[in-house]
Amino acid sequence: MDVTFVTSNPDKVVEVRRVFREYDIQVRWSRRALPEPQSDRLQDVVAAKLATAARPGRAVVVEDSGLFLDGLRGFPGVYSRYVYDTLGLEGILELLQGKPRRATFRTVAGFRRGRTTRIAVGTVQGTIAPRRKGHNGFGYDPIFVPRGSTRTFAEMEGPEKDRYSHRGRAIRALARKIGSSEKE
Ligand code: ITT
Repeated sequence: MDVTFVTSNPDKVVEVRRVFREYDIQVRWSRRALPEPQSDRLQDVVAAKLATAARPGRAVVVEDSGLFLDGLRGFPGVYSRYVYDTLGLEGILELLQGKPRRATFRTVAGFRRGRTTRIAVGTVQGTIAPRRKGHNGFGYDPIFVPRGSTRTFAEMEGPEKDRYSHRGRAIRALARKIGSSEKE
């Protein structure tokens, strides 16, 4: 099966392609920043992205991800992109000084083909490292240490990140849901 993944982020494409491949789902990339509504829920953002991305006769996939920091009462969450672009990793590390370092990464992934819609969520808990470490991955990877590891995502090879990650979990769950919708 072929799906079109609509995202502006090439690093997401690498990860989503790698995970879907295990389910024999091939990914075409449509490079586009979809408009995002003002909402504090990733689910709402994904519903809006799906509505814009939908094309007759085509299977489309979108996703939205966010980092939720316990020490900042869930911030930046849906604003993760804006905060990364403005404060950057050093700004986040500064804000967290003296605060609890627990964090959750969450991805909501959506699929639509015709009238069939499937949504899947993936989360990973972890902590924010005292300083950036590693050069792989993208975004917040150098400061996020998933529970069960002592290394940041940026210190892992891609497939290892996929095993733990919010996106790996969401895309595997979505692939299973797409598979079961095929049989309907
Ligand atoms: P879209 O076009 O798909 O929306 P985006 O990069 O704007 O691409 P998000 O809003 O989902 O995507 O991402 C929010 C921020 O979180 C952004 O700064 C990403 O770099 C970062 N991010 C998302 N997934 C990540 C991951 O797996 N590891 C590290 N940072 C991640």
